[in-house]
Amino acid sequence: MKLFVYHTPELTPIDLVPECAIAVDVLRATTTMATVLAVGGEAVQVFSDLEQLMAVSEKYSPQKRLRAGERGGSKVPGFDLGNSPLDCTPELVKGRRLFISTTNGTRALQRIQDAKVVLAAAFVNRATVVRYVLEKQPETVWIVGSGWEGSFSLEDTACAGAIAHSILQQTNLPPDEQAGNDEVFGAIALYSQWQDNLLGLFHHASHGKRLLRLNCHEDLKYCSQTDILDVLPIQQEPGVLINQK
Ligand code: 3SL
Repeated sequence: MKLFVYHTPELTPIDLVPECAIAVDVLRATTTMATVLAVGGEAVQVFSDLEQLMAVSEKYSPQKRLRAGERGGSKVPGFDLGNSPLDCTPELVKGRRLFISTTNGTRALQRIQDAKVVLAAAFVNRATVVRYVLEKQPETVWIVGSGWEGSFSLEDTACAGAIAHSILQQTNLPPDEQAGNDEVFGAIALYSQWQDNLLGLFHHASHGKRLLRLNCHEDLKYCSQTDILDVLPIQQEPGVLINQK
């Protein structure tokens, strides 16, 4: 198995498709998706375009759907939810499909949607994603950070490092045999420095600061927890993720 880390969707190769691709948007899209599926959401369907989301979700009965829209960290007017994982309670979400469009996370998922296996990961479900990868042993694994509008983000690369670190630890192979690019080492170094203070890292991150200005401190705390959800968001058809039990 060869691991590759890409800091943003824009940095992923366009002429190749890996066997397994993992989208990461710790703050907050993939944390929210993992949470929705962990508490019994039927599926998560992602859109980059808000109008398309509205048109597709219209075909679902209002009792069976939830519409989540985020731009610039804030909820889009007219949507049921923004992108706070803390709003995704079992009472609200159970049995319903989340139709979601966010600034960067949904774009990252769309960028990798042609891979044979597509997963969504965050710190909250890191262990489950790693367990799946170790079981399936795909030949090539891409871990793709969402970044912010094309730029690097600390929290996504740290989470990519957490995933890569755990895979390397459990395979016991020399890191040079498993790492497909330099970014793997960079991501692991970042994670190793901050693993005991991820919330502190989020406070340095530009998107962490943006969310703090929007009073999302509790969201940051929640997103900084590692391995708390046993959930595997896996693509069932392009753009649709379910929890593989
Ligand atoms: O960029 C995204 O996809 C979002 O996760 C951003 S936010 O955390 O909802 O502001």
